[in-house]
Amino acid sequence: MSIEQTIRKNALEAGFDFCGFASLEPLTSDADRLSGWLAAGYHADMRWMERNTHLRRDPRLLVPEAQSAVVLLSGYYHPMEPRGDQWHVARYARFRSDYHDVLRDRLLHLSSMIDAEWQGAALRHYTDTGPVLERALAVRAGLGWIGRNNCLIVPGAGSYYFISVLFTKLELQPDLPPMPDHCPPSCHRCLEACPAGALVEPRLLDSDRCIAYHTIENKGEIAPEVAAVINNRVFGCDICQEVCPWNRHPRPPRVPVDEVNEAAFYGSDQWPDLTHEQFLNAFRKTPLHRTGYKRLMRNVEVCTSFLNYDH
Ligand code: B12
Ligand code: SF4
Ligand code: SF4
Repeated sequence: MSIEQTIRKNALEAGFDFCGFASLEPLTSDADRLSGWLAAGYHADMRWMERNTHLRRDPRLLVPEAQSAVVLLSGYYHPMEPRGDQWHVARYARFRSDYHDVLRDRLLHLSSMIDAEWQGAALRHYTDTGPVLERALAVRAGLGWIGRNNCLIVPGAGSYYFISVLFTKLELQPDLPPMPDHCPPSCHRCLEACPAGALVEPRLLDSDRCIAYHTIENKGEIAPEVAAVINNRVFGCDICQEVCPWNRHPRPPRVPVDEVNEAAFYGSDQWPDLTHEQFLNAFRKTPLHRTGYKRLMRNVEVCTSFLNYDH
């Protein structure tokens, strides 16, 4: 078995769904795209995105000893959907645990398997936790392509996947061919479906118009244009993925993130009256905890006004 085959086998054993390998030359065209995105102000108030762009461009400056990246995907699709009056919490956040914790455990498990075979070869790892262009590395590893909705899409499996990156001293050979863009030429469903017009062009997202940005990251007030279309999206947004034909038959992950959190399916009877204590009990270990009670209740208020207004 080649080194790559052994690592892929270990990755599946650790609970990941897909595994690919990327070389670490600077991500020049992706970083140029990122610079353009920042220059246009499309990161809204996420000022932290302005820092360390040189590390995003050149991963070897971030992890100097690294020779390659192992890029890993973990599915988060679950068939349970909000029904009737239940509000919408983004799919990735409907579990009892925070994916950062679950995937860190998987990454530590994989690192220890790699180190057992090649001592000291596993270096640092990230899942949404550092200055790494994760989507761009996933494309380089041949795992999928970037859809017009800006998400990494895996052929035959869709886009409901987290991306993790493990840097290693090993020189791994990319063994998946580059994935061509499989968005049908005439398909613009994601751009047309985005209620706030946040996808200003294919693969170009203006965070200031995005419901996901406003309900998860924004520390200030929700922009009126977004409040006007928020509906019952109390945390995050999946619309531009839900309409994508590649997500018509999503695959459940091999190992789920965790059990479903029933509180992620609360409706108008529960959200407006949620106390701080109930919030902590229901969401302490989930991605909603990072956004915090105060900002979540800001979202609840905006959704409540939207739902009470006769559109
Ligand atoms: C900032 C951020 C956000 C911001 C901005 C999103 C954005 N589109 O940039 C906000 C808060 C809005 C957000 C929302 C969401 N996010 Co987010 N987010 C990030 C974060 C931290 C950085 C992304 C970034 O660098 N943005 C700047 C832009 C310029 O870069 P980019 O989106 O990575 O795009 C690159 C590639 O697409 C590529 N590219 C673009 N066009 C083209 C064209 C071609 C031909 C090629 C080859 C490449 C290419 O170049 C870009 C620059 O390198 C990443 C984690 C990470 N460290 O990467 C997660 C991440 C992108 N988010 C993720 C998720 C799950 C979401 C949501 C689905 C959550 C939700 N349900 O509410 C939404 C999806 C919104 C959307 N349609 O993109 C996942 C995406 C997984 C996937 N399958 O793509 C990531 C990777 C986290 C993770 N580790 O799993 N997010
Ligand atoms: S996450 Fe929602 S608001 Fe943001 S671009 Fe996609 S559809 Fe539009
Ligand atoms: S909805 Fe169509 S254009 Fe948008 S990402 Fe999916 S296939 Fe591509």
